[in-house]
Parts: sequence; C-alpha cells; structure tokens
Amino acid sequence: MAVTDHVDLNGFMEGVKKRNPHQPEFVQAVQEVAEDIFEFMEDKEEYHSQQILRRIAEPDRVVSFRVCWEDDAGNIRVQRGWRVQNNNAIGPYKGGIRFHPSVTESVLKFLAFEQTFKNALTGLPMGGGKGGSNFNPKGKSVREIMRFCQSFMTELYRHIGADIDVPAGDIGVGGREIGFMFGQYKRITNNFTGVLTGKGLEWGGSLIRTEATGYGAVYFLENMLATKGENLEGKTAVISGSGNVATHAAEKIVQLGGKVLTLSDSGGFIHDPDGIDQEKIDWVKTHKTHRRGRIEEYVEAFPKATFHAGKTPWGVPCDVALPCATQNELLGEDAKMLVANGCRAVSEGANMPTDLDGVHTFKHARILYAPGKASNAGGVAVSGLEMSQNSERRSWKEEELQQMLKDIMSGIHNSCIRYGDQGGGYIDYVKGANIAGFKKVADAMLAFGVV
Ligand code: NDP
Ligand code: 2IT
Repeated sequence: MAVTDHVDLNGFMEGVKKRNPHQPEFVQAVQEVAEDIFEFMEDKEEYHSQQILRRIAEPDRVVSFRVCWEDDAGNIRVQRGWRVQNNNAIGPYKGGIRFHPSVTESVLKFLAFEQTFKNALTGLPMGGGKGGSNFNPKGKSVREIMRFCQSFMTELYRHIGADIDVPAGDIGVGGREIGFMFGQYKRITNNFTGVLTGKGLEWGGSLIRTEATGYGAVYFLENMLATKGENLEGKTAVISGSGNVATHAAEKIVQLGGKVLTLSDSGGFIHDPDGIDQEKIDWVKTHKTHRRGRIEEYVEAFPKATFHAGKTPWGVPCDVALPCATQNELLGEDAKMLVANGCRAVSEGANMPTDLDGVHTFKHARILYAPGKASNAGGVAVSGLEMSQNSERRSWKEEELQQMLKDIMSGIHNSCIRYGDQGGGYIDYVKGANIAGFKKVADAMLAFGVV
C-alpha cells in the first residue's frame, strides 16, 4: 500500500506544519494551494503515489548566507541573505529579491512556492525561486545600499546563472539595486549574461518591465469585469502600497477611466476623494521611490486628501480593490467590510496580501477575486520576455511587448476559467489558478521520475 493512501488534506497539512515549525507564511501558502489540489487529485492516483504536492512543497534547496558590509560611519554590519530555489521542473528558477526587515526564511519559502505556480501560469519556461535579506534599505545612503548589494552578490553569484536561476526585484529592490548587483556579478564572473531581470534599458533590460506588474494586475481585473459585461470606466478603486506595483496599477486604472481613491505605505493610507490622477501619481513616484519619503506627506502637497495613520484603506467604499503592498495586509474582517460596502472585484498586485480568512470570505461572497499568483504574474512574465531578448541579443519594440503582456494576462484568465468555472456565472479564480499552475509543474515532474 502506498504511504499516501490514507493522507487527506488535514493529514497532509499536519505534516507540512510539523516539518516547517515557526514558518506561518509558508504553511499558509501551502494550505491555500492544498485546499484546491486535494480536491483536484481525488481521482488522480499518479499525483498521489508520486507525492507530487509534497515534493513541490519541499524546496529543492534553501541557501542561507552571511552578508557583511560597512556603513558610512565605519561600523561593520551583519545581515542574513537567502535564495530559495523551490522548483525547476519547467525552467530555470526565477523570482525576485526582497530587502526588508520582515524577511525570514518562512517569507521567502512562501514566495518561492507561490512563484512556482505563478510562473507556470505565464506559459513561459520558468521555475520558481525567491531570495532576499532582512536588510532595511530605509534611511540608508546610496553608497551603503551599493556596498550591501555588492556583498550580497559576492555570495549569491555562485548559486545563480542565466540557465540556472534568474533573480529580479521585489520589495526594496528596484532598478538601482539590480544595477549594483548586476555590476558585481559581471565583475566577479567577467560574464555579461541575462542573469538578472529588471535591468536598465542600456544594459539588457526590457521595455515595460517596470510597469508590467501593476499594468498586468489591471488587465487581469478588466478581464474579470468583462465576464460580467463591465469595465473600469467610472469605477472607484482602493489601492494599498505606493511602490512599483501600486503606482503602476493606479496609472493603468486612471488610463482606463477609473478613479483611484487611496494609496498607502507602512505608516498608513491617504484618501483623496478627488481621485489620484496621473500628476499626483507622478508626485508619489518621485516622492516614494526617488526621495524615499512617506505617503503622509501627500496631504501637504494635495490638501483635500486625508491621512489615516496606522490604518489600511479597506474601509473606504469602492467598486474594485487592489492590495499592492505586502503579505497579510487584508484580513478576514477587511474582506467582510469590502464586500459589505459593495466592492465587486479584487485583483491582488502583492503576493498573498489576503489572509486565509479573507480568501474564504471573498470565495463565499462569490465576488470576482484574483489571487496574486494569477493577477500579478505580469511582472515575471515580462521578466521571462527579458530573458528571451537577452538570449536573442535583441530588444523588442514597446508595442510588441505591450501586446504580449495583454495576451499573457488574458491567457492566465482563460486558464483560471478552465479549472475554476463553478457554473452559475461564478469563477473561483483561486482554484483555477492553483490547478492550472499545479498541473503543468506536476506533469513535468512525472516525466522526470523520482528525482
Ligand atoms: P516596493 O518596494 O516598490 O513597494 C512596497 C510598498 O509596500 C511600499 O509602499 C511599502 O511601504 C509597502 N509595504 C512594504 N512592506 C509593508 C508592510 N509590512 N506594511 C505595510 N506596507 C508595506 O515593492 P513592490 O511594489 O515591488 O512590491 C509590492 C508587492 O508586490 C509585494 O508583495 C511584491 O512581492 C509584489 N510583487 C512585486 C512584483 C514586482 O515586479 N515588483 C511582481 C509581483 C508581485 P514603505 O515604503 O513604508 O515600506
Ligand atoms: O513576485 C514576483 O513575481 C516578482 N517579484 C517578480 C519576479 C521576477 O522574476 O520578475
């Protein structure tokens, strides 16, 4: 008798919890996927007997390393760095690097696990990985950030490669940090190769990579609304975050005729009843990204807006919501409030921003709800296109890339419908994304045997 014969969802999750103590984010991500996959696998003995889900939920490897650097005052600082290589069944490991004090092994394992399904959904040949450090870039000088990035890459370089593992940006890592890391990789290896994505346009980067995650999340939202014969024209949107994903999601909502009411950061949210138009979005981009300012200063520049310290924006009535900051920023009670206030669609720009309670609330209310692994896949998709351009040693045109991004997002939407259509006009996008992503990776793993 196979060892898995008697393992049901609860038994499986007990094992995951036991093997991953003190890793709540990782356990949460596995649970959200396992809830759907156990149902899907019910009549698929091969997935059970080959322990496919168990194997995907056990990273291929987790590399942890020390990162020493010297601050401007001459103090020696020590941080921890990681790269989690979760699964490379369908392509080289691929996923961002996060610099934030909240980074732990659990957070990076959850992100690498999610990335495995997300990357499969894009249709491009990319496996799942994630890396980062508990380094806090806030309040650091540019020279300090450079020294940290160089030290981080001095260890990371031996684990990555254009056909092995291709990191990119994430929270706290944008074009500038990718530049510092690419420079150090090239210096150590003497190799100019597509080992990172999100590069500058002069040195192998792709057009629209910067915008792709936020734009893609809005394209996905449009696809969802279209199933109800609706679009974004005249709709109000509540957005959290004020970084790369949030500002570009806001920009695309505005371009498509919607009105953005909120943005936020770790200090609280701003509510602008007049709407956050392109000029205001540009102000936020400059203020947050280039000046590293706080969102609360928005109300000095635009006095009709209000700032709500220590709060998230989910209590502001809206038609659509886009959580674009971080994990577990939208809890069960927030989800209930959104639904009660008439929110019709939620498209996640962040990774796992909604906790399990919130996911169940949205599913129960049968609103249009897209999990990040489907709706925020535009960023990694254009990263995949950057890899293709690097291999070809060519740069594609903006219009071509814009069209490819739109096509990839609607392809993901179709995959979600294929496996998530529950009848009666309700699509369970979480289920659809989980099954479509899982099936592709699982079938590749079956082909390789027990490795
Ligand atoms: P940025 O660093 O550009 O911006 C992060 C934003 O989120 C900032 O406004 C930041 O506020 C806020 N934030 C971060 N941590 C917290 C926290 N603990 N509580 C409240 N607010 C917080 O990151 P990105 O925009 O790139 O990433 C945002 C989300 O999107 C993440 O979940 C990321 O994994 C996901 N994502 C990013 C992709 C990309 O291409 N960049 C692709 C797919 C997903 P503050 O300034 O105060 O720190
Ligand atoms: O979460 C994500 O998909 C990202 N941070 C982007 C990863 C990438 O490799 O572009």
